[in-house]
Amino acid sequence: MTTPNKARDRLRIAIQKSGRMADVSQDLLARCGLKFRQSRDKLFCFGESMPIDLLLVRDDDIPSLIAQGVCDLGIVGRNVLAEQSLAAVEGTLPVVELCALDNSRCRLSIAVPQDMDYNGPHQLQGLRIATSYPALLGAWLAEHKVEAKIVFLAGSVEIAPKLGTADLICDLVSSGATLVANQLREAVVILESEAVVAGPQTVPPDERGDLRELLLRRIDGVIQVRESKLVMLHAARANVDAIRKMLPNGQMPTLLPIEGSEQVALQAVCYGAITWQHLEDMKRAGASQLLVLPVEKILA
Ligand code: PRT
Ligand code: ZN
Repeated sequence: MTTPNKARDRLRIAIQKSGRMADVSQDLLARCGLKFRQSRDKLFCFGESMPIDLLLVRDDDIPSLIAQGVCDLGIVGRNVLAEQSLAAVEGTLPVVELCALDNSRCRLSIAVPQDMDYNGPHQLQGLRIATSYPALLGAWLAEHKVEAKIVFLAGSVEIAPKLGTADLICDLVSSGATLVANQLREAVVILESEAVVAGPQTVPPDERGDLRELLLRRIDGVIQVRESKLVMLHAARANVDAIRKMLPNGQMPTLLPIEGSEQVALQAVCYGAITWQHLEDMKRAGASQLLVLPVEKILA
Protein backbone atom coordinates (compact mmCIF):
# COMPACT_ATOMS: atom_id res chain seq x y z
CA MET A 1 0.00 0.00 0.00
CA THR A 2 1.21 3.55 -0.76
CA THR A 3 2.59 5.34 2.29
CA PRO A 4 1.18 8.78 3.15
CA ASN A 5 4.54 10.44 2.37
CA LYS A 6 4.81 9.03 -1.11
CA ALA A 7 2.96 11.16 -3.66
CA ARG A 8 -0.22 9.54 -4.92
CA ASP A 9 -2.06 10.92 -7.92
CA ARG A 10 -5.22 8.79 -7.59
CA LEU A 11 -7.91 9.65 -5.07
CA ARG A 12 -8.68 6.88 -2.58
CA ILE A 13 -12.01 6.49 -0.79
CA ALA A 14 -12.66 4.20 2.18
CA ILE A 15 -16.11 2.64 2.46
CA GLN A 16 -17.60 -0.16 4.56
CA LYS A 17 -16.86 -3.62 3.14
CA SER A 18 -20.01 -5.27 4.42
CA GLY A 19 -22.73 -4.11 6.75
CA ARG A 20 -25.49 -1.53 6.82
CA MET A 21 -23.62 1.12 4.85
CA ALA A 22 -21.84 -1.03 2.24
CA ASP A 23 -24.52 -1.10 -0.48
CA VAL A 24 -25.67 2.52 -0.10
CA SER A 25 -22.06 3.73 -0.33
CA GLN A 26 -21.36 1.70 -3.51
CA ASP A 27 -24.65 2.85 -4.97
CA LEU A 28 -23.88 6.53 -4.30
CA LEU A 29 -20.49 6.28 -6.03
CA ALA A 30 -22.05 4.46 -9.00
CA ARG A 31 -24.57 7.30 -9.33
CA CYS A 32 -21.60 9.70 -9.42
CA GLY A 33 -20.45 7.88 -12.56
CA LEU A 34 -17.66 5.85 -10.94
CA LYS A 35 -16.99 2.29 -12.12
CA PHE A 36 -14.63 -0.09 -10.35
CA ARG A 37 -12.84 -3.40 -10.90
CA GLN A 38 -12.59 -5.40 -7.67
CA SER A 39 -9.29 -7.05 -6.67
CA ARG A 40 -9.25 -10.77 -5.93
CA ASP A 41 -9.01 -10.20 -2.16
CA LYS A 42 -12.11 -7.94 -2.46
CA LEU A 43 -10.45 -5.23 -0.37
CA PHE A 44 -9.40 -2.86 -3.14
CA CYS A 45 -11.41 -1.62 -6.13
CA PHE A 46 -9.56 0.02 -9.00
CA GLY A 47 -11.39 2.97 -10.56
CA GLU A 48 -11.88 2.35 -14.27
CA SER A 49 -13.83 5.46 -15.25
CA MET A 50 -11.77 7.95 -13.21
CA PRO A 51 -8.54 7.91 -11.16
CA ILE A 52 -10.53 7.22 -7.99
CA ASP A 53 -10.02 3.91 -6.12
CA LEU A 54 -11.89 2.30 -3.25
CA LEU A 55 -10.69 0.60 -0.11
CA LEU A 56 -13.27 -1.76 1.45
CA VAL A 57 -12.79 -1.86 5.23
CA ARG A 58 -14.57 -2.04 8.59
CA ASP A 59 -16.42 1.20 9.27
CA ASP A 60 -14.46 1.75 12.51
CA ASP A 61 -11.20 1.98 10.53
CA ILE A 62 -12.39 4.70 8.16
CA PRO A 63 -11.63 7.86 10.24
CA SER A 64 -8.09 6.70 11.11
CA LEU A 65 -7.32 5.71 7.49
CA ILE A 66 -8.14 9.30 6.53
CA ALA A 67 -6.31 10.79 9.52
CA GLN A 68 -3.15 8.85 8.55
CA GLY A 69 -3.40 10.03 4.94
CA VAL A 70 -3.92 6.49 3.58
CA CYS A 71 -7.33 7.49 2.17
CA ASP A 72 -8.51 10.92 1.02
CA LEU A 73 -12.22 10.52 1.75
CA GLY A 74 -14.52 8.05 3.49
CA ILE A 75 -18.20 7.27 3.86
CA VAL A 76 -19.00 6.57 7.49
CA GLY A 77 -21.67 7.08 10.14
CA ARG A 78 -21.50 10.42 11.95
CA ASN A 79 -21.55 8.37 15.19
CA VAL A 80 -18.24 6.66 14.30
CA LEU A 81 -16.63 9.87 13.02
CA ALA A 82 -17.69 11.93 16.04
CA GLU A 83 -16.54 9.27 18.53
CA GLN A 84 -13.13 8.92 16.89
CA SER A 85 -12.68 12.68 16.44
CA LEU A 86 -13.06 13.13 20.20
CA ALA A 87 -10.48 10.41 20.77
CA ALA A 88 -8.17 11.49 17.86
CA VAL A 89 -4.46 10.68 18.06
CA GLU A 90 -2.16 13.72 18.23
CA GLY A 91 -0.14 14.39 15.08
CA THR A 92 -2.77 12.97 12.68
CA LEU A 93 -4.90 15.05 10.28
CA PRO A 94 -8.17 16.29 11.78
CA VAL A 95 -11.00 14.54 9.92
CA VAL A 96 -14.24 16.46 9.44
CA GLU A 97 -17.72 15.87 8.03
CA LEU A 98 -17.80 17.28 4.48
CA CYS A 99 -21.34 16.38 3.51
CA ALA A 100 -24.32 14.55 5.03
CA LEU A 101 -25.89 11.80 2.90
CA ASP A 102 -29.36 11.38 4.42
CA ASN A 103 -29.18 7.58 4.70
CA SER A 104 -28.40 5.00 7.45
CA ARG A 105 -30.14 7.32 9.91
CA CYS A 106 -30.03 6.40 13.60
CA ARG A 107 -29.47 8.11 16.94
CA LEU A 108 -27.07 7.53 19.81
CA SER A 109 -29.30 7.47 22.85
CA ILE A 110 -29.22 6.79 26.54
CA ALA A 111 -31.79 4.09 27.31
CA VAL A 112 -33.04 3.24 30.78
CA PRO A 113 -34.92 0.21 32.16
CA GLN A 114 -38.62 0.46 31.26
CA ASP A 115 -39.65 0.77 34.91
CA MET A 116 -37.29 3.69 35.65
CA ASP A 117 -38.81 7.19 35.53
CA TYR A 118 -36.28 9.39 33.78
CA ASN A 119 -36.59 13.06 34.61
CA GLY A 120 -33.18 14.54 33.93
CA PRO A 121 -29.42 13.90 33.66
CA HIS A 122 -28.90 14.28 37.45
CA GLN A 123 -30.64 10.92 37.87
CA LEU A 124 -27.72 9.17 36.20
CA GLN A 125 -25.29 10.29 38.93
CA GLY A 126 -23.30 7.31 40.23
CA LEU A 127 -24.88 4.77 37.83
CA ARG A 128 -23.07 2.39 35.44
CA ILE A 129 -23.70 3.00 31.72
CA ALA A 130 -22.67 0.40 29.12
CA THR A 131 -21.65 1.76 25.71
CA SER A 132 -19.42 1.36 22.64
CA TYR A 133 -19.22 5.18 22.47
CA PRO A 134 -17.24 6.16 25.62
CA ALA A 135 -15.93 9.48 24.22
CA LEU A 136 -19.34 10.81 23.10
CA LEU A 137 -21.03 9.60 26.28
CA GLY A 138 -18.17 11.02 28.42
CA ALA A 139 -18.52 14.42 26.71
CA TRP A 140 -22.30 14.42 27.27
CA LEU A 141 -21.93 13.47 30.95
CA ALA A 142 -19.28 16.19 31.46
CA GLU A 143 -21.50 18.76 29.75
CA HIS A 144 -24.33 17.86 32.16
CA LYS A 145 -21.99 17.69 35.15
CA VAL A 146 -22.89 14.07 35.87
CA GLU A 147 -20.41 11.60 37.31
CA ALA A 148 -21.33 8.12 36.13
CA LYS A 149 -19.26 5.00 35.45
CA ILE A 150 -18.78 4.23 31.75
CA VAL A 151 -18.63 0.48 31.08
CA PHE A 152 -17.07 -0.06 27.65
CA LEU A 153 -18.51 -2.92 25.56
CA ALA A 154 -17.64 -3.51 21.89
CA GLY A 155 -21.03 -5.11 21.11
CA SER A 156 -24.30 -6.49 22.54
CA VAL A 157 -24.58 -3.43 24.73
CA GLU A 158 -28.35 -3.85 25.12
CA ILE A 159 -28.05 -6.97 27.27
CA ALA A 160 -25.73 -5.38 29.88
CA PRO A 161 -28.55 -4.33 32.27
CA LYS A 162 -30.03 -7.86 32.16
CA LEU A 163 -26.61 -9.34 32.91
CA GLY A 164 -26.15 -6.90 35.77
CA THR A 165 -22.93 -5.43 34.35
CA ALA A 166 -24.53 -1.97 33.93
CA ASP A 167 -27.63 -0.09 35.10
CA LEU A 168 -28.45 1.43 31.73
CA ILE A 169 -27.00 1.80 28.23
CA CYS A 170 -26.00 4.34 25.61
CA ASP A 171 -26.33 2.79 22.14
CA LEU A 172 -27.53 3.31 18.58
CA VAL A 173 -31.28 3.20 18.07
CA SER A 174 -33.14 3.06 14.80
CA SER A 175 -36.63 1.52 15.01
CA GLY A 176 -36.41 1.04 18.79
CA ALA A 177 -37.28 -2.68 18.52
CA THR A 178 -34.01 -3.83 20.15
CA LEU A 179 -34.66 -1.62 23.18
CA VAL A 180 -38.22 -2.93 23.56
CA ALA A 181 -37.01 -6.54 23.26
CA ASN A 182 -34.62 -5.86 26.14
CA GLN A 183 -37.14 -4.02 28.36
CA LEU A 184 -35.36 -0.68 27.83
CA ARG A 185 -36.72 2.76 26.98
CA GLU A 186 -35.04 5.60 25.06
CA ALA A 187 -34.53 8.49 27.50
CA VAL A 188 -32.20 11.03 25.82
CA VAL A 189 -30.82 11.36 22.30
CA ILE A 190 -27.19 12.47 22.52
CA LEU A 191 -26.39 12.42 18.78
CA GLU A 192 -28.50 12.30 15.59
CA SER A 193 -26.56 10.25 13.05
CA GLU A 194 -26.60 9.49 9.32
CA ALA A 195 -23.99 8.46 6.77
CA VAL A 196 -21.56 11.29 5.95
CA VAL A 197 -18.62 11.90 3.64
CA ALA A 198 -15.58 12.48 5.82
CA GLY A 199 -12.21 13.92 4.85
CA PRO A 200 -9.39 16.18 6.00
CA GLN A 201 -10.41 19.82 6.40
CA THR A 202 -7.68 20.93 4.00
CA VAL A 203 -7.84 20.09 0.29
CA PRO A 204 -4.59 18.64 -1.14
CA PRO A 205 -3.05 21.30 -3.47
CA ASP A 206 -2.72 18.88 -6.43
CA GLU A 207 -4.81 16.77 -8.85
CA ARG A 208 -6.17 14.78 -5.92
CA GLY A 209 -7.59 18.01 -4.51
CA ASP A 210 -9.29 18.75 -7.85
CA LEU A 211 -10.67 15.19 -7.97
CA ARG A 212 -11.96 15.49 -4.42
CA GLU A 213 -13.80 18.73 -5.25
CA LEU A 214 -15.23 17.23 -8.45
CA LEU A 215 -16.49 14.16 -6.61
CA LEU A 216 -18.02 16.23 -3.79
CA ARG A 217 -19.86 18.34 -6.41
CA ARG A 218 -21.20 15.17 -8.05
CA ILE A 219 -22.30 13.77 -4.66
CA ASP A 220 -24.07 17.05 -3.98
CA GLY A 221 -25.83 16.71 -7.36
CA VAL A 222 -26.90 13.13 -6.59
CA ILE A 223 -28.37 14.22 -3.23
CA GLN A 224 -30.26 17.14 -4.79
CA VAL A 225 -31.61 14.96 -7.58
CA ARG A 226 -33.21 12.50 -5.15
CA GLU A 227 -35.74 15.08 -4.05
CA SER A 228 -36.02 17.25 -7.14
CA LYS A 229 -38.61 17.53 -9.85
CA LEU A 230 -38.82 19.57 -13.01
CA VAL A 231 -42.13 21.44 -13.15
CA MET A 232 -43.37 22.68 -16.55
CA LEU A 233 -46.54 24.66 -17.24
CA HIS A 234 -48.13 27.30 -19.44
CA ALA A 235 -49.52 30.58 -18.08
CA ALA A 236 -50.30 34.18 -19.00
CA ARG A 237 -47.31 36.39 -18.19
CA ALA A 238 -49.47 38.37 -15.72
CA ASN A 239 -50.02 35.20 -13.61
CA VAL A 240 -46.41 34.04 -13.54
CA ASP A 241 -45.45 35.84 -10.32
CA ALA A 242 -48.34 34.33 -8.35
CA ILE A 243 -47.64 30.83 -9.73
CA ARG A 244 -43.91 31.11 -9.05
CA LYS A 245 -44.60 31.74 -5.34
CA MET A 246 -46.50 28.41 -5.18
CA LEU A 247 -43.57 26.31 -6.38
CA PRO A 248 -42.14 24.44 -3.36
CA ASN A 249 -38.47 25.51 -2.95
CA GLY A 250 -38.51 26.41 -6.61
CA GLN A 251 -35.43 27.91 -8.17
CA MET A 252 -35.71 30.95 -10.44
CA PRO A 253 -37.93 29.61 -13.28
CA THR A 254 -37.04 29.81 -16.97
CA LEU A 255 -39.71 31.55 -19.08
CA LEU A 256 -40.02 30.80 -22.80
CA PRO A 257 -42.35 32.42 -25.33
CA ILE A 258 -44.88 30.08 -27.03
CA GLU A 259 -45.11 30.59 -30.78
CA GLY A 260 -48.50 32.12 -31.76
CA SER A 261 -49.72 32.49 -28.15
CA GLU A 262 -49.95 35.24 -25.53
CA GLN A 263 -48.91 32.71 -22.94
CA VAL A 264 -45.42 31.71 -21.79
CA ALA A 265 -43.99 28.30 -20.91
CA LEU A 266 -42.48 28.14 -17.42
CA GLN A 267 -40.02 25.52 -16.22
CA ALA A 268 -38.41 25.27 -12.78
CA VAL A 269 -36.52 22.70 -10.71
CA CYS A 270 -38.22 22.25 -7.32
CA TYR A 271 -36.91 20.49 -4.21
CA GLY A 272 -39.30 18.46 -2.07
CA ALA A 273 -42.62 16.79 -2.78
CA ILE A 274 -45.00 18.30 -5.35
CA THR A 275 -48.49 17.27 -4.29
CA TRP A 276 -51.80 17.27 -6.17
CA GLN A 277 -52.71 20.23 -3.94
CA HIS A 278 -49.74 22.23 -5.30
CA LEU A 279 -50.87 21.50 -8.87
CA GLU A 280 -54.51 22.37 -8.19
CA ASP A 281 -53.48 25.67 -6.53
CA MET A 282 -51.34 26.57 -9.55
CA LYS A 283 -54.17 25.69 -11.93
CA ARG A 284 -56.53 27.98 -10.01
CA ALA A 285 -53.89 30.73 -10.32
CA GLY A 286 -54.00 30.40 -14.12
CA ALA A 287 -51.58 27.59 -14.98
CA SER A 288 -52.37 24.94 -17.61
CA GLN A 289 -50.52 22.00 -19.26
CA LEU A 290 -48.88 21.16 -15.93
CA LEU A 291 -46.15 18.52 -16.07
CA VAL A 292 -43.99 17.18 -13.20
CA LEU A 293 -40.94 15.20 -14.32
CA PRO A 294 -38.20 13.37 -12.39
CA VAL A 295 -34.71 14.87 -12.69
CA GLU A 296 -31.88 12.50 -13.55
CA LYS A 297 -28.76 14.62 -13.08
CA ILE A 298 -27.99 18.09 -11.74
CA LEU A 299 -24.71 19.96 -12.07
CA ALA A 300 -25.14 23.41 -10.58
O1 PRT B 1 -18.21 -4.78 10.32
P1 PRT B 1 -18.27 -3.31 10.55
O2 PRT B 1 -17.47 -2.86 11.77
O3 PRT B 1 -17.92 -2.53 9.33
O4 PRT B 1 -19.81 -2.96 10.82
P2 PRT B 1 -20.61 -2.70 12.17
O5 PRT B 1 -21.22 -3.98 12.60
O6 PRT B 1 -19.79 -1.94 13.16
O7 PRT B 1 -21.68 -1.64 11.68
P3 PRT B 1 -23.13 -1.83 11.03
O8 PRT B 1 -23.01 -2.32 9.63
O9 PRT B 1 -24.04 -2.55 11.96
O10 PRT B 1 -23.59 -0.29 11.05
C1 PRT B 1 -22.89 0.68 10.31
C2 PRT B 1 -23.48 2.05 10.62
O11 PRT B 1 -24.89 2.03 10.29
C3 PRT B 1 -23.46 2.49 12.07
O12 PRT B 1 -22.21 3.01 12.48
C4 PRT B 1 -24.53 3.55 12.08
O13 PRT B 1 -24.01 4.78 11.60
C5 PRT B 1 -25.55 3.05 11.06
N1 PRT B 1 -26.78 2.47 11.66
C6 PRT B 1 -28.04 2.83 11.31
C7 PRT B 1 -26.87 1.54 12.63
C8 PRT B 1 -28.22 1.33 12.88
N2 PRT B 1 -28.94 2.14 12.04
C9 PRT B 1 -28.64 0.37 13.88
N3 PRT B 1 -29.83 0.20 14.11
N4 PRT B 1 -25.93 0.81 13.30
C10 PRT B 1 -26.32 -0.09 14.21
N5 PRT B 1 -27.62 -0.32 14.55
C11 PRT B 1 -27.85 -1.39 15.59
C12 PRT B 1 -27.73 -0.85 17.03
O14 PRT B 1 -26.39 -0.89 17.47
C13 PRT B 1 -28.63 -1.79 17.83
O15 PRT B 1 -27.96 -2.99 18.13
O16 PRT B 1 -29.16 -1.92 15.50
C14 PRT B 1 -29.72 -2.11 16.81
C15 PRT B 1 -30.86 -1.15 17.03
O17 PRT B 1 -31.74 -1.16 15.94
P4 PRT B 1 -33.31 -1.01 16.17
O18 PRT B 1 -33.89 -0.84 14.80
O19 PRT B 1 -33.78 -2.25 16.85
O20 PRT B 1 -33.53 0.24 17.03
ZN1 ZN C 1 -17.97 -1.34 13.03
